[in-house]
Amino acid sequence: GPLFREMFPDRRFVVVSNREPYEHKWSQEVGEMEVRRPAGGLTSALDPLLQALGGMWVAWGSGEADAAAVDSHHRVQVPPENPSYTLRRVWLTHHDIHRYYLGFSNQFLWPLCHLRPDLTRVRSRYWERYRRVNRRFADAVLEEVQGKDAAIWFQDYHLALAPLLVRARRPDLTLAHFWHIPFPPIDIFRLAPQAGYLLRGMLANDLMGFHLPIFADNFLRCAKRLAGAEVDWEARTATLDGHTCQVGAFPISIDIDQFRQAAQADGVEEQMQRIRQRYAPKGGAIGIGVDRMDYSKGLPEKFKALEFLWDRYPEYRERFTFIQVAVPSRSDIEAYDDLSQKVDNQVREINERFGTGDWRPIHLIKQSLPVDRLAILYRTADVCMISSLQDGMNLVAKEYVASQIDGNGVLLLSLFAGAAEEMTEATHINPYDPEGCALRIRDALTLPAELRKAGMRRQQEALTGIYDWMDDLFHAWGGAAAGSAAARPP
Ligand code: ADQ
Repeated sequence: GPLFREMFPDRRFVVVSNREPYEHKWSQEVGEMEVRRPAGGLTSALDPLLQALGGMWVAWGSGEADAAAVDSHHRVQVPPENPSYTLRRVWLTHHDIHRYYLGFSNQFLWPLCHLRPDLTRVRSRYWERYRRVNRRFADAVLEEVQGKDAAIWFQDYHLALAPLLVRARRPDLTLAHFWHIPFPPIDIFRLAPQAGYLLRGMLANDLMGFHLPIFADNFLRCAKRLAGAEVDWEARTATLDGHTCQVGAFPISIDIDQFRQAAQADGVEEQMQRIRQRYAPKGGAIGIGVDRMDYSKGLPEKFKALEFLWDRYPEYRERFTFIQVAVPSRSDIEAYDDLSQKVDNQVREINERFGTGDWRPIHLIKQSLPVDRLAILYRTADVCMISSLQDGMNLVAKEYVASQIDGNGVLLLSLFAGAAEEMTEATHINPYDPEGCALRIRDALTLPAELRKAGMRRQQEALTGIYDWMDDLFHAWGGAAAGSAAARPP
């Protein structure tokens, strides 16, 4: 189990993220607060940890409780049925959401880190608000840890500046940060007008974690060249203004048991049969894709590959059906809206071209599905296709492997998803090469059952879970914190 307590026996545990694990919404009809759990891999993975350790989670209160209720829900004990830790909200205004979240975070840092500088929008009001909101998160943290020892764990690219703002006032706290998306090469990161500020914010942590060594390398090179930090390549540390930040790679994973259990719950076999009847009425194989509707996921590239498959190998018409679950995401941003329309058109054209009276080649499900539905789809699918053009890790790859109870499936995994680094037994694909991808799909569909089973078995054995990820990270954090404490003048 997570060894946080072993590393930090006396420190209060504080997680800071943009997204909150519980949303309180005032229900007009019922006349009381309703509590929802927003879907999301990370919030559902960290929640059990907080429940076990106690402590606090600081996050944006996205539930928009009404004015009277807001105050009383500034700080709530969660989960409602078994209160075990405190959720502290940072309330964001319409402008905050627009400029800090949709603006600087998702129209600047996200495209930059996914190697799409062409999609960035540089606006001074975005940056100004990003700073202000990071300050509000830092202030909330500082208020909560007054007079206490604490270990603060920041999540993701929304909060690059908060660590320095906390460190400046409380050098005695230990801070770690996990960056869930790629960290780009210096040639890209230096396009950020505020590169130096962002890096200094991140370097204030004792530990800065990324999914892959290459992202950590990119960060260290940027820290040296753009922020003037002194880098020790052997120890993988960056030192600035007397403070040393340990940098490491911690490939994230999923709660394996959650998917395994959901994929073999009572009644799953019947549901699998219904899925086959509904989507593949002519029989044959089923492919699955599960992504947020995001340009980094390579959906148009995936559909192009499928088009080549049905064009070049007509024997797969009516014999291979693809289900793509694509949950709408950040749809207030133009690039996302454009993508969504492009995908709709592409799917319509493919379905018109190859579809027959009672068979549709691609089923596009633009919805968020609960974990147990996803697990059943994963178990049913003979092939899972991930075509990311850039992806920090990609949890779907791991969810598919965990849910493959019968072990018949083949994972086609983009070379450009972080997961490909660890999942060496998966079939790697290059989404920029649609004809090559079509061939790999055909290979997967013709692979003898014994080979498919043996391959999937090896992938399942190699899969590590989310708690191993936390252990590795806490272990490194404990070491980094001890180092910083020793270096600090008394
Ligand atoms: P994401 O870009 O969101 O995460 P990913 O890792 O694939 O990408 O995680 C998506 C999660 O959302 C999965 O758990 C998936 O099951 C779920 N999901 C997707 N579509 C869904 C739908 N229609 N209904 C329900 N659930 C759906 C970011 C980085 C990744 C990194 C993670 C974790 O971009 O590279 O792996 O953080 O660090």
